[in-house]
Amino acid sequence: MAEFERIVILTGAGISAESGIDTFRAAGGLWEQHRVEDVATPEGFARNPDLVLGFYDMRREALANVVPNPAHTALARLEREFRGELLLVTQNVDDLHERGGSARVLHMHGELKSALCTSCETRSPWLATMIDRPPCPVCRAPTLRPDVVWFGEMPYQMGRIYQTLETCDLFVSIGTSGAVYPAAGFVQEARSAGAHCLELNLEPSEGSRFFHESRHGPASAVVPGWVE
Ligand code: BV8
Repeated sequence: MAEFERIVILTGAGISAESGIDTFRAAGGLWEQHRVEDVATPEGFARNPDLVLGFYDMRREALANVVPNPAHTALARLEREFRGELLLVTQNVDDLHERGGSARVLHMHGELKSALCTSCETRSPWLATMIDRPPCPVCRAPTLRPDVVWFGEMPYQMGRIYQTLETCDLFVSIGTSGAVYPAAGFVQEARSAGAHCLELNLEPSEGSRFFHESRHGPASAVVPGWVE
């Protein structure tokens, strides 16, 4: 790692799979039980808010039953020991990176443990359920929604992410299928900026051809092996 000075790491559902959180596209994954259009779009929320609030309440409650795996703790160790600049961007809305010891995590798709008020547009930490329409802690209106980025919505902090991709010298993608944009396009941004691009995934992803190097296997083995 000493040969690099500015690292960007992108993680996806695959890094949390061994902690027991379903990935989106594996057989029986999250989307298999629900159509994306029904639970992860603004239109789906407008059509059936109870279905969507219940879907996210269930996923938020499930956080209590899972723990970080060695991939999460290896990235936290890297954050502590790496002397250069490190940006960890996750597509995941779980809190396993933080519970694994990472202090600086950029949740580009939001977080299960955060609520967004559609009236005053403030985001606030959230652990309770939303199905019973609790009041916004700021404006008191009963208009909270999950603070997650749905399809058709702009992911968070894209300017900061692109700026960092343009200057990084190592881009590492961990546990993502490369199926969803703009995250799936980050490797091409990094590659055109001259970064070395490494993919750590269970199997080749849809973007594998853009990486200089791929290591395949479960994240809890491949990520600590790379961080060492
Ligand atoms: C936007 C939050 C514009 C919610 C999520 C046509 C072409 C290109 C793009 C589009 C298109 N049509 C529409 C679009 C845009 C769309 C998109 O990309 N659609 C796809 C389906 C084609 N994107 C959007 O809408 C994005 N917004 O474009 O905005 C805009 C512009 C201006 C103004 C306003 C708006 C927003 C997308 C974000 C959606 N939200 N999540 C929630 O979590 O409920 S997406 C969700 O799926 C995840 O967050 C993640 O980002 C994404 C992909 O999932 P992965 O993390 O990759 O998981 P997956 O199951 O797919 O893969 C797991 C991988 O892990 C696999 O490769 C597997 O092999 C591996 N694995 C499994 N086990 C292990 C493992 N690896 C290691 N170890 C293991 N043990």
